[in-house]
Amino acid sequence: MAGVERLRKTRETTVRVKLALSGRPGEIRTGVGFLDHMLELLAYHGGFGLSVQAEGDLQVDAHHTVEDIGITLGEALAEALGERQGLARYGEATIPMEEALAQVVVDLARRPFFRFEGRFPTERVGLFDLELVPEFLKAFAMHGVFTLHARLLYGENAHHMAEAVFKALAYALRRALARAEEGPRSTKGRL
Ligand SMILES: [Mn+2]
Repeated sequence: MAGVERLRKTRETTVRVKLALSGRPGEIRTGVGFLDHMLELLAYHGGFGLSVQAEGDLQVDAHHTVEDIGITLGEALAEALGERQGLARYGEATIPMEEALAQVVVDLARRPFFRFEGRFPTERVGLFDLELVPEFLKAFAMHGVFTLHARLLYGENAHHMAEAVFKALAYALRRALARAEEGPRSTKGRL
């Protein structure tokens, strides 16, 4: 599987990402258990070859680590997308996880934008701060250079709600990455 590899080192974190747009999930070890779970779902349902290793300043909290993984994964995606020719471009998915429902819509043209709507019913799942879910998605979209809208439509269990968001992201991306019938889907003639 052809893929791209990104290494990002700062004083706060070291993040290594390997990404293939189509492949099998690899090893994901970020030091943040809940994020590992979400990234495994993203890779599995998106059909991505993804491995992530991170060492971050978790003694502070998970913020830097989660954000820097979003940045590095975004950079890897942007590189893997290359010229973005011949992609379906738009992708949408509305995915349930039991009582929870989330919708994600993406546009892979080079328009970095992020919007998150909805609220989790709790601040945390286990040790994981749920405000880091939109932080991760924002970093991913800005550095992946694409438009990402994510909505929590409803739900009662925050774990289910987060899971629905990451699965919806996986299917939305998978659909946007499908080959377009002919050429780039833009009247500009390029994405
Ligand atoms: Mn779960």
